[in-house]
Formats: sequence, C-alpha cells, structure tokens
Amino acid sequence: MISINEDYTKRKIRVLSLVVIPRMPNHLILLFIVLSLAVDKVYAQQPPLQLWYRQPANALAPDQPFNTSDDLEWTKALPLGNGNIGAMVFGDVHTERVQLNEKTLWSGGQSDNDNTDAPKYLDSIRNLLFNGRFREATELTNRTQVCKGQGSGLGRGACVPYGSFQTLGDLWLDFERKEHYTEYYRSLDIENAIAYVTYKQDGIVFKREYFVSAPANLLVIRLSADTKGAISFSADLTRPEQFSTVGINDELTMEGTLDNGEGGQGMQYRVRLKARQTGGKQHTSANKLIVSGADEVILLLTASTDYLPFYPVYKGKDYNTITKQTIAKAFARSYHDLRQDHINDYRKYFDRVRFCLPGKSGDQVPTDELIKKIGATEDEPYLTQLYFQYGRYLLISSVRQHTLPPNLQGIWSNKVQTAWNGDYHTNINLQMNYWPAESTNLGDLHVSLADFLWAIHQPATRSASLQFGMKGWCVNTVVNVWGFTSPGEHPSWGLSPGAGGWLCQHLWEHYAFTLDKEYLKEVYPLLKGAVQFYMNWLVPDPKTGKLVSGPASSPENAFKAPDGSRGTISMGPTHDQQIVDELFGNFIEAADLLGDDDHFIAQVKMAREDLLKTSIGPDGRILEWKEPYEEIEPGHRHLSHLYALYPGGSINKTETVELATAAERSLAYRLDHGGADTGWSAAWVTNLWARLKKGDEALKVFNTILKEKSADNLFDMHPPFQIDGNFGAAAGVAEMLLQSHEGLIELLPALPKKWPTGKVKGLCARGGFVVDMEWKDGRLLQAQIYSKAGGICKIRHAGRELLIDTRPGLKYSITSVLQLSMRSADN
Ligand code: FUC
Repeated sequence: MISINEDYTKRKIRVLSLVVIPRMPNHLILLFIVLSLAVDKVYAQQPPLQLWYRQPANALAPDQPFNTSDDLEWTKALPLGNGNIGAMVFGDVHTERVQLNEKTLWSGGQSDNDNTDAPKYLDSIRNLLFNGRFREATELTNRTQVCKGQGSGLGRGACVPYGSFQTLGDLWLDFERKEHYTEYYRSLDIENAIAYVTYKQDGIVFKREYFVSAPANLLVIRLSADTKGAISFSADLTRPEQFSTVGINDELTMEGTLDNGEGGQGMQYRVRLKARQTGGKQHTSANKLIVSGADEVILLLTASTDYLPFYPVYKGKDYNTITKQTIAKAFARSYHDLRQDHINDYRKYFDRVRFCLPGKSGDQVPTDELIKKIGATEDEPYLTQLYFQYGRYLLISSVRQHTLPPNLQGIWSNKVQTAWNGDYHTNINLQMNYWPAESTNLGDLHVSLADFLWAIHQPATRSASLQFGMKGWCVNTVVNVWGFTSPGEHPSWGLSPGAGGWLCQHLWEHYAFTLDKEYLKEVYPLLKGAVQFYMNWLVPDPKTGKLVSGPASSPENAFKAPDGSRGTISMGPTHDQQIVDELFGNFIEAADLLGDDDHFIAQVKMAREDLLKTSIGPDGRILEWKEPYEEIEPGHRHLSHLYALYPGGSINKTETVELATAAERSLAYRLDHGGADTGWSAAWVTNLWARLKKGDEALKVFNTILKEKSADNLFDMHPPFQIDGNFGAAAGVAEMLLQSHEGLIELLPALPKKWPTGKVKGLCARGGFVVDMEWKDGRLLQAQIYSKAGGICKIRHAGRELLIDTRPGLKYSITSVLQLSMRSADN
C-alpha cells in the first residue's frame, strides 16, 4: 500500500525545489526547508486515514449473533464512488461480492402530479386558521393540499410512477480456492479512495485493490498474488430483478429495463465487465466470465443508464455506446496509469483540507472496534479526524460537477425499494448533504445543486402555478429525478412551501464563499423565481397585518391546537418566516450587486419589512409557531425553528443576543426531551451548539453520532442508513473550528476542551478566504488567511479583532494575539 505520509513529504520537497528554492538567496535555503517541513510535520506525522477490519463484511463478528440481514452486512462493506458509479466492497475471500450502483438508476418516470383543484381551497383554509378553527382547517388541508395520483407511494415508490433509486446489482467473483485463510485485512484508504483486501491461503498471499475512477468512469479491481498462476475465478453479474447477463467476446454484460410504475417500460441500463490478465486463460460462458491460472487480473466495469437530467426529456442518453467506448478506452491503458489518474483526480479535492488532532494513533485498532470505544479511550481524536474526512470522502465520492446531487443514501443502495425511495427530501436532508461543501473546500461540488434546481425548474414552475396558483417556482418535501415537485400525499409531512427558499440559501452561500459574480448572474433567475413565489404566497395576518406563510407545517412537528385538535399546519410557522426573511435579504443584495433595478425589488424590500419576525415565547424559547402552542413531541428530531441559527445566520451571538439565548433554551429543551434521536438530527444539533459557541456541547453530540449512530463502515444511521448525518457531522467539526456568518471570520469559535492542540489547513470562510490555523493549550498559535478575491477581512479571536485590507492571491500570517506578521504570495 502506498504510504500517504511519504507521498506528502516527497511532494512538498518537489514543490520546494522546483518553485521556491531557485528564487531564494543561498543562505536561506536550508533554513527555509527546515522550517517548511516543520510546519508540515504535524500533518506528515498523522496516521493514515483509513477504515480497516479483520474480517470480510459478511463474516460473523465474534460479539454478534448470527444475522441473515443483508443490511447489516451491507453497512460493514466499504463504499467507493466517483459521483456516478458506486461500489460496496464486501471482501469475502471465497466469493467476493461488490454491490453496484449508478446514481441515475431509478424506476418510475415522469408523471403529472399537480392537483389543479388545490388553489381554490387556499383562502378558506387560511381563514379557518386565522380564526383558530384548526380542526376544520386541517381536515380541509389534508383533503385538498396534496398531490394528484399516487405521489411518492408513501415511501414505497418502486412500483408507482414516482419510482425509487435502485441497486444496480452485484458483481460476484467466485474463487476456485475454498481453503481456510489467515492474515486477513480489509481497508479503505480515504486519502486515495482505494479499498484493499489481503489474505493468505494455501501459503500464497493474495491482494485485491479496488477503486472507482472519475476520469475513466470505471470500477477497477486488481487481483494479484505472490505466486504465479494462482488466480482462478468465475465472474457473474446479477440483480434482484429485471436483468439478463450474457458473456460474449470476452465481455460480460448485464442489461435491463426498469418499471415505469404504470405497467410500462422505464429506465434502461447496461453494465459491462472485461478482464485483462497476465498469464492463464479466460473465456466467457453463457453468463459468466471465467479466468483460470492467472498471475494478475485487472477487472474493468462500467455502467450507464439512458437518463438525461433535463426536463422535458429525461430519456434518451446513448448508454450503450457510452459504456462500450468507456471500456475500450480503458482497456488500452495500463493499470498504473488508470490508478494514478484516479489518485490525482481524487486528491485534487481531498488534499485541500488537512485536520490534525494529535493523540493516540487510533489506526492501530480496527474501525468497528474503535467506534465502540469512543469516550472511553484516547483514540477519540483519531476517530474524529477520520469521521470528518470521511464526510468529505463521501461527498467527493457521491457527487461531481454536472452529476445529480447525492440522494438520501448518496449513491449507495442495496435495494430495489430504497428507504424513502432514496429520493431528495428537501425539508432538511438534501440541504444537509451540502452543509460541508463550502466550509470544507468542496464548493465546486456544491454547484451540482444549482444544476439540479435548473433541471427541475420547469416542473417546479408548473407546481407553483397549477398546485398553488402562484408565480415563480416551488418545491415541497419530496423531489425525485423525474421532476416531482408537488406536495406529498399527506400535508403533515408533504406540504413544505419553505423548501424552495431553503434550497436558495445554498445558491447564495456559494456566492458568499466565492464572491463569484458570474456564478451569481447564472443563478439569479432561480433566486428571483423563488422570491416571486413567496411574494404571491405570503398573506397579511388580519390581526397584525404581518405577512405570513401558510398553510404550512413546521417540518413534521405537531402541536396541541387551541381547539383541542392535533395541529400540524398553521399560518406563519417560524421556519418558513426565517427562510423567507433570509431569502429576501439575499435576493435584495444579489439584485444590488447585479444592478437589477426592476421595481419588483422595491416591493420585496417592503414585503421584507412587513414579514412576521421570529419571537420569543413566555418560557423564553423561540416560538416554533406563531403562538405558543404546546408541542406534541417536545423532543422532535426537526429543529426547524432554529433554522436562523444554523444553517441560516440571522440569529447569532453577536447581533441578536436575546434570540440566541432563546434559541439555546429551545435547543436545551429539545435535548432534555429526547431530541437528536436520528443521525441527521444529532448532526444538526452539533452545528447549532457550535453556532452558540459551545464547543464541549457540540463535541458531546458529535461523539454520540460516532458511538450510537455509526455503522461499522461509519455510514450514518437514521436508522436506516441515511448519508445526511455523515455530511452534517463533518460540517459540525468545521463549524467548531471556524465561523464566518457574522460578517467576520472567527477563529476557533467553539473549540472543545478535548481538542487543546491541533492544526487545520484549507477551511473556507465567506468572502473568498481560505484559513490555516494552529493552536496549543486551547489558544491560537498562528493563522494564515489566503484571500481569493481581495477585500476587507475582519478576523476575531478570543475577544480581539483585526481588520486587513486584502489583495487577491496573497496570504496573510497572523500571530496568536491577532497581529499581522507577514504577507506573502501563496505557493
Ligand atoms: C424527513 C425526516 C425523516 C427522514 C426522511 C428521509 O422526512 O423527517 O426523519 O430523514 O426525511
């Protein structure tokens, strides 16, 4: 296996000798090298970031009873991906299983779900709600403010037009040798995105390497042994349904057509597998690829579907030719080149951030054992770094430019009916998938969300018009790859008019982190369309004249309504009000930056003034609904009314101290009543504590994610597996180290006591800044701020502030007491 640390140091020396040293006076060269390598020492000493195990995913763990559940085994398998093709490596010695995915593989198809009857009931529902007649309002809403047709199939969408994200099937390698084995080792090196399996059988050491390359769009597996002619196996491709596998001309292909949910043919797919071997023989039988007596085998697998992500035509991509050409191109290249291209491509993203908490080197303990010990040993700092970087690994592996966003399970599902259809839930989940994107230096992957919003813009505009009778565009709680944007089947969870505005926060944040005006120009029509929707949607509360959203839920929570009924929908839930307030603010700023002087902007400014704002209830908590109704589930997993604290920023400890105190009370109350009970909810709470500058509290919740919400492969468990928690938790770590939502950059704003010493490199801040920091005994030692776009940079740390007028492309070094010590060109 490649040694990461060696690689890093070698690369650094190469850069120094080629770029920096030739320009320096001789006597400084030695000193410069010593200092420069010392700066990197902390990173270079870092143990390799890897998940590793002493057994295959499907082996019985000694402390676990026999379990036939595919899911349990599957969450021990190791995920690989290139934003498109996903693979889960089980690592069985006798019969290897690599479960496959292709991100676009969905059953179902386009369908017309907007209920044109719905708008005519809106006024009546609003009047009933304003008059406190919740029972009747809820009944009328439940009957009318729902989609037409079968909707999401109540989460069982595989057989209805809504569809489900589905497994692509499995690659099986049935090895001839069935003897007992020893010295088994299975690992996932997340610094290079390569999985390994090694073992000894019959005196022979076997080694397997697996990666999914983005540049080549391939799963590549290398099988090798220390003895010639030792590798013999047959390969097969299967799927739980709708597949046929044939072997022709040294190639194994699997193809099929999924259901469109209406009894017809839906999406088509094809998988191709070829083997290149050294020594031995190979042939294809009717449905197998058989290799015997090889010294080494390179397996190349690619897949595609006929899905095109642009409305109105979602089908038609030439998946057949694409897969054929992909295999042909790769077949002509050496394994070394394919591997190197993959590593270069992956590290281009991964290496942007390094994070180091010195401590006992947890990589000595298998990952499944390590998570069980969290809190009880000194391995915790290692696992924290691993989990943080694993979040980044999963994001890079599940999304790339111009691909669909990661869904509820990223790109990994072993099912035909994935949990919640593996779709895009937009009342928290899709947004959380992107929470670490900007702060952990993966902003270019964030843009895939804007692409997706463009792809569904037309159906979302139709939903605004037909389902709600409004201008602009809107989405609700469930969205799929076919452009489903109507409300779900039940308003208590499916009616979420705030969702579009929340998605727009991401459009704005990418601008805020980059100051890229060209990008802003491109997404401006999306922002404007969402604002147009809310300008139509908001109505004045007859009692106060304040503009409110409704009928709407505070995502998925319920309250005891004054008329004794169970309330789910109301007028002016705080969540929607906060989202609309921030959206209007961002839009007004965008219009100003882009010089849009449409009179519409003035109307939006006025409407923003009239919006019902967040208020504090008699018990000192943020009101979740317009009035202080009692929650039915006080520990509810959603923290919708704290949106403005995180991921929004309008409630904060500097400008809105009273609201921040109330938010803290709300959070503590939720937790006292059993909150943070799902993986993603705990991740949200981590970020909220960080924003409240309570590092120890944040870390406490973060650790419960590691200990209680992590599968053996560190997939976050809702349960079941839901990837948002992985991403939300990674964002939480970044938020403890650096914040920039208060109009300045705050260094170490919520540093937990358990992280007294550490170092981080490459975190991003709003305003186009990249920050490196080092701290010791809980105090900043030094920081460097790289300015991408120039402009004023205000920095805060431990009560001190510093203002620097930065120039693009320069790096500013800052001392522990926030004094500027050096300005240099970034190398
Ligand atoms: C939302 C959440 C659930 C789950 C689902 C996929 O509806 O309330 O907990 O995460 O999305």
